Amino acid sequence: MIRPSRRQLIIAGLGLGASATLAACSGDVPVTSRPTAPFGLPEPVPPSPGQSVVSARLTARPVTLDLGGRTVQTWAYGDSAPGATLRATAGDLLRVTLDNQLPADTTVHWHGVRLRPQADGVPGLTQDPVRVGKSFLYEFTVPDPGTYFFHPHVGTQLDRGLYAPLIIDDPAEPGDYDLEWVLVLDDWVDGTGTTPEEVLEQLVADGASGTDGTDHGTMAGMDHGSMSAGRSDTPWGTDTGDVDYPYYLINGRPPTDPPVLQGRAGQRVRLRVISAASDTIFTVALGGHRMTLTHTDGWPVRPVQTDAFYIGMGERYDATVTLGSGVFPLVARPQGGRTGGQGLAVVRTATGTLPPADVTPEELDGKVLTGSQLQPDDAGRLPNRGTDVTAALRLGGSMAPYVWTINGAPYGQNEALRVAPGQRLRLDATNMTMMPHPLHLHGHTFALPNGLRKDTLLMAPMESVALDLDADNPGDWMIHCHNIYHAEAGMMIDLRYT
Ligand SMILES: [Cu+2]
Repeated sequence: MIRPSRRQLIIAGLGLGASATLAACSGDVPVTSRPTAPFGLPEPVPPSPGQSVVSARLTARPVTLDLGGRTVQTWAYGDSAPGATLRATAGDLLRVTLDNQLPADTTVHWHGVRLRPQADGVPGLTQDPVRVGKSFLYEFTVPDPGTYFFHPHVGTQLDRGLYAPLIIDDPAEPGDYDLEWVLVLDDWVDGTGTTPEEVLEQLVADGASGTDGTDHGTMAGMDHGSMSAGRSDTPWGTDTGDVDYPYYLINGRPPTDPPVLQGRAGQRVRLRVISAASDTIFTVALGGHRMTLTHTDGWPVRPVQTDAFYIGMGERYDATVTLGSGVFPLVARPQGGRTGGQGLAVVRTATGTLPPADVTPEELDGKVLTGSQLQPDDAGRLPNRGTDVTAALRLGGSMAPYVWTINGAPYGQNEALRVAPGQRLRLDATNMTMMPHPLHLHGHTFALPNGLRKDTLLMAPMESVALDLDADNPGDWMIHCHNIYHAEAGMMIDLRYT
C-alpha cells in the first residue's frame, strides 16, 4: 500500500534535527496528543431577529459501500460517501446534531467556514471529543457564501468515508447558470484490506526502520495499465503524496462505474469541485470543454478560462462550462506516479458510449491553473492596511522518521502562534520540504500577496509566500497541512488569541 519506490525527503530546516532524532530514538509514534480540557457544552445560539435556521441531523456510522462491484466496510455520514449535501444561505444559523454511532470518538470540522470557535470541531482545542453513542449540537452562523465541506477532525477519520458537501448560497447570486453539479474528489483505501489508521502506522513504522516504503501488496484488482504520471512540468515536483491508493473516486464512484451527469447541449453548468482527498493532488479537466474558474475556497475570482486546474486536499474550485453535445469524461488525474488509476465522472448530453476508465482528455495537457495564479474579485479582497505583527511558518519534515513539523517541531512541541484581536497578522510561510503541502487555516481566511483569499493553499516544494490574515474571530484555532497523514504526524500548529 505504501509506495514502493519512494525516497527520502529533504530536511531543509536545521531545527528539524532535534525533533526528528527524538522521535527516532524513542521509537514512539510521533502522532501528537492534545491536552484534554473539559469543554462541556457550547453556549446555545439563539437566532438573531429575522435569521433563518437550517437544522440537520448527521449520523456518523459504519456502512458497507459498493465501489463498482467491490464492497468495502467504512465509516460515513448516513448511508453514503459523500454524505448528503448540506445547504444553507449566507447569514443563516446552522443547527446540526452529530449522532456518533461510530466505534470511536469523533467531531465535525466545517472546513473553510468562518464560524464561532465553539463549533470548529477540534477536540482538545475547541470541544471535547464526541464519545461513542453520544451526540453534539453544532450551532453557528455561516457568514460567507461558497463551496465548503465537512469532515471529522480526529485522527485519520477523514480518509474514511466521513465527508459531505456544505453549500452556502449567495442571496445576491446572479444565478447565471442552468445546472449545478457538486463533485467530490477522493482517494480511497479504507476497507480494501487496510484502514487509514493502519496506513499511518505503516508510514511511521517504515520511517522508524529507515527503510523506504515497502509495497504491501495487493492493489485491489484494478489494472489501468501504465497511465502516464502526468506532466513533467507541474509545480508540485515528483513526490506529491505518501500513499498509493487503489481507488480514486468522484462522488463515491470509481472510474469503472462512474457517476453520469445529465444535461443538454448549450446549457450552462456551475461545477462545484471539492477535494476530500487525504494525500492526493488532482488535475481536473472536462474533455471537449474549457472551464471558466469563478471561485476558489468560496471566494470569487476574476473569471478565467482554462483547460484544467490543480486541486489540493481541502481546496474547492467553482467553474462554469457551456455544455457541448455528446458524452464527455470529467477526469481527476492524481499527480505523481500513482498506480491506482484516476477519478472519472461522465457528462452526457447525447447518446454515445461511456469513455474508458483510463481516458485521457487532451485538456489535461493544456493550460492548467492553480489557486495562486487566480486574481481576486474586488469583492473578495482584504481591505488595504499595514501589517501589525509578523510570524514565521516553516513547514518541515521527513519520511524517515515519519515526522512532519511546523516551525521546527511537531504539533504539541511547537509553540502556538499568537495574535491580538483586531491585528493584521502576516505569516511568512515557507515550505522547506520537497513535497507540496496544502496549508489550511481554521476560522479565518488568508490573503495571498495579490489579495486572493483562501482557506487552503497548496504550497509547492520550497515555495515561500506571505499570507495576511485579519484577527477578527477570537478563539483558539489551527493551522495545518491538509495531507491528513502529515497533519497526524505533526504538521499542525495552534493560532491563539491573546
Ligand atoms: Cu503536508
